[in-house]
Amino acid sequence: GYCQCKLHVEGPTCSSCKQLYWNLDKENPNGCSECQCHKAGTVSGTGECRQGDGDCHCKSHVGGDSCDTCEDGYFALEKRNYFGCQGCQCDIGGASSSVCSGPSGVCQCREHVVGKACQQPENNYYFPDLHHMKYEIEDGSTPNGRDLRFGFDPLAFPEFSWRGYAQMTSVQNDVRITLNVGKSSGSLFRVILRYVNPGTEAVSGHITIYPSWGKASAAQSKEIIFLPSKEPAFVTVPGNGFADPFSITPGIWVACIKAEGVLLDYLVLLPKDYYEASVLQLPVTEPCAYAGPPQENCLLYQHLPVTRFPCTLACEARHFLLDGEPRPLAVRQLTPAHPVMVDLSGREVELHLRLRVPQVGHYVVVVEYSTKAAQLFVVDVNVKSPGSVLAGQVNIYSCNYRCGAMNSLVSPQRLCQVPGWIAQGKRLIFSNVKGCTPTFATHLENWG
Ligand SMILES: [Ca+2]
Repeated sequence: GYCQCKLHVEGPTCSSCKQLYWNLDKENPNGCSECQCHKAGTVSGTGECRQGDGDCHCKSHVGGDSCDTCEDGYFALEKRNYFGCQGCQCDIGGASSSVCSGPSGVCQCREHVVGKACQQPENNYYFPDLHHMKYEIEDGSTPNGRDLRFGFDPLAFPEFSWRGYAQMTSVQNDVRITLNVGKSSGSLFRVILRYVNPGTEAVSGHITIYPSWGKASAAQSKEIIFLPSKEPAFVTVPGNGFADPFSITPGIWVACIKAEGVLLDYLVLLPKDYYEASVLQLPVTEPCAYAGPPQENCLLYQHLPVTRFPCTLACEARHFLLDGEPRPLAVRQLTPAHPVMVDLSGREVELHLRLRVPQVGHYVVVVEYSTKAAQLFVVDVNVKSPGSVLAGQVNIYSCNYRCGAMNSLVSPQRLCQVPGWIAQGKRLIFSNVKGCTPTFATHLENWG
């Protein structure tokens, strides 16, 4: 005999909740409680939850108990978005965090930075470059306070900065440069020198930095190796990542450079924030698209392979119906990474496919498709066999994402609104397919 299940319960022995319900409880007059999931934020937009604990299945960039909020760094939860939310893409230098807010995703800018993504300086401000703490060597002096001898021949030093370059020779092998160090977030710096070494061998020099008010014991001294270069070149001191950088607090400092046989243009103090800039790592949030403007950095998503499950290719159909009339199938392959798909477009489109069901069981239908349309389409799916029809719907998200491998799914959808037991030899009918391209229907035993 058949058991008489409560309203929200199903199964031959009434032992499980219907889809969209959970928490089977004998005290509950309807048997199970409704899932509390925000449909726009759940996978496939179904609002389905886990039977045991009522947990909602959030889309990848969505969080919250009911999948109703974007994760930090994302904004604009939308039903039509396959990933739920868009990345904020706040400028890593201009924004104070990766978090944005509001319907257009406005980032929180640092002081004197403006723009939605914090990419422009405020009026009367500019973005400093890496060399903004720059000191011209020719403005320095000799140890006894005299002006330096400096050259300004663009043939000897192409594109020198400011007035020229100091000529470090046997009669001028020791220069002093005053470093006026302003307030800075840290006190560790590397020194960069722009130079020309016209000789054929590396030149060894020394740099000593000390505070103008301090004692000689506070001096920090390091070796500089100027490799031969007739073109302007840069040398960083200390050079390798393990040596201690210079420790320099705000105030007036003196840099003393000793070398012979090189031309020196300018000196740069490079803050630690710049050379150890983990902050400068760009957070990549956007999925790779196969259409639209070229992307510098994107995430290449790949779905789990489903080819071990029985599948039916859309191109196995002989024709499709447009406004009830049979039309020949047109097949397309969007990119070499995509499978061959059937191109279905029109207002009222139907595609009939025959499912090869190996055995009676509980199945879900997964559809692979691709569409460039920016809106969400809902496709009716009917699974028919003599005497019964199972009806459901599948959300077709705007999906122009690029996938990595052959056979990987562009965007498979769980079709959990087609519930129940599917017998062998059923037919799957897609109808009302508007402007999208379902490729094949896969029914999966024990899926998810
Ligand atoms: Ca210069």
